[in-house]
Amino acid sequence: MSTTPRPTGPFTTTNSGAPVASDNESLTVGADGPVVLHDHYLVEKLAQFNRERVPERVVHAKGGGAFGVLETTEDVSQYTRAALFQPGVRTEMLARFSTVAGEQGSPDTWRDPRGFALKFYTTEGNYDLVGNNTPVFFIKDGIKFPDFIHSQKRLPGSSLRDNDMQWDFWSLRPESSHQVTWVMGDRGIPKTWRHMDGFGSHTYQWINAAGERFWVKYHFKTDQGNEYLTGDEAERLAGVDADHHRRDLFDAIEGGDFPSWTLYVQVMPYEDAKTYRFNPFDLTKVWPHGDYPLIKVGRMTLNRNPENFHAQIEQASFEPSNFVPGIATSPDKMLLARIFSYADAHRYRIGANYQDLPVNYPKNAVVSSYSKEGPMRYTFNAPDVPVYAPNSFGGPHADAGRAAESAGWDADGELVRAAATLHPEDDDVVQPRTMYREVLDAAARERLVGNIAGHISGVRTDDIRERAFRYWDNIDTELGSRVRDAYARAQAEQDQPVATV
Ligand code: HDE
Repeated sequence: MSTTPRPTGPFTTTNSGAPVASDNESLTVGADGPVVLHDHYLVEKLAQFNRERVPERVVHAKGGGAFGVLETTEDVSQYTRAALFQPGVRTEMLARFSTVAGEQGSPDTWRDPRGFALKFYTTEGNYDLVGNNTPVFFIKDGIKFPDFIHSQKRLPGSSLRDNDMQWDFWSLRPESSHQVTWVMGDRGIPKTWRHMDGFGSHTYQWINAAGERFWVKYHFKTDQGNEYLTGDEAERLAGVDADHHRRDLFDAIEGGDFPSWTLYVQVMPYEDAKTYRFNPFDLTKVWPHGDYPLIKVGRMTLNRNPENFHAQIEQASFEPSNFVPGIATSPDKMLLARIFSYADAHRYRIGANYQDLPVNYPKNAVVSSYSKEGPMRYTFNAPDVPVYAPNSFGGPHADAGRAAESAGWDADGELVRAAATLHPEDDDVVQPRTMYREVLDAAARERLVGNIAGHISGVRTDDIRERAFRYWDNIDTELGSRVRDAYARAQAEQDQPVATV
């Protein structure tokens, strides 16, 4: 331990802490002479600058987030033994909100689902719930995800976004109908991240202390009220301030206006899944609240901004594989594919030891893992802890009763590649049809029609456009004909000769 007092005062140093001679001049032979190679501070600054970026997220690249707390205010212990969901427990957390298809720097106000990623630093390890602001998704099998995202992003030749690709994919995969109806509606452009709901979207499993299993769906209802932007408002904001949502959240928290969401779950008894009228593990479906009502759990409040966006938000790693005891996965094919993909993305994007970063470290739990070494390793076991199991030196040993994966479900049958079985009332359009006819009010239906027609106006290819119209006919014939009429009116207005003065 050094005994000399550390010099204080804000003087510039190298990354190794040594004071530097100048912030402005390179080291040269005479004032006008050549720069010398041993000016390691010049080299360090330029080399560090070249390495400031980590690869952006391949989806959900543009976002923002904040820290906060989840408080479990109700008693749901009959359904789960998870520590964070026991009555009265308060758990530190991190939330990150995002768009899906836009790259870093793209406008926050583009029409898109919004990511609603949550990391809870629980005493039993980090629990991550990585959802969206919609309760469903475009596809039901993870093998389609790269194709789906490719169709939402950029053409291979021009690298331009393309409505033909989007409607070609959607109209060829009608399971997308429910989510596309959500996204073309008001939820497709939330007024701010504070004014949108969040969903776990998938069906998860909760296990109580007696080992009884339940299927659950998470709902985070915004306490700020759901509000949205019209397409015109969003377009204007996209030009005026691409960071509109990021700025809103940061400024609200900075000003002490802490946004909160009330957490509810829907709980389905384990046995119901086999006979329920919809496939309960199909991510394109919701469970009507009349079947399984919302049960209140607690409240999540965001009350602390990141101090450093890159270190705490850009490098934050959310993964659906982070379960804690009392919570487990379900047969949802999409969830099972995501359980591989996210940690893989982090190992690529951030590095093998990404969980050592403070923002990703399970700071309220004790890590007793046999993982070791690798690049940028920051944490390590005490020297007397063995590096292998089993061992006879008191190293950590697995405890199946304590682990999260003590759950499971009954499964049998031949290995096949087949679409999931449909249940009695199950098809791709019954739920978006119900949404259009029974959930949306007249004004919301009007906005939906205008948004769809506006988006289809960007389709160049006639047969894709016709398929897009039929896509809406299938959902609801009245909706389909209103979309055609709105499209025709928009085209007629476009073809009007521009009045010259
Ligand atoms: Fe993602 N998703 N996803 N996704 N996703 C990623 O992980 C993936 C899906 C969601 O703020 C990636 O760290 C697959 C559904 C959010 O950091 C990647 C499939 C839902 C975020 C990935 C899906 C989501 C991501 C990219 C189909 C809502 C941002 C970078 C099986 C329930 C999290 C990364 C954050 C990010 C994979 C579908 C939400 C590539 C394979 C469904 C909120 O790993």
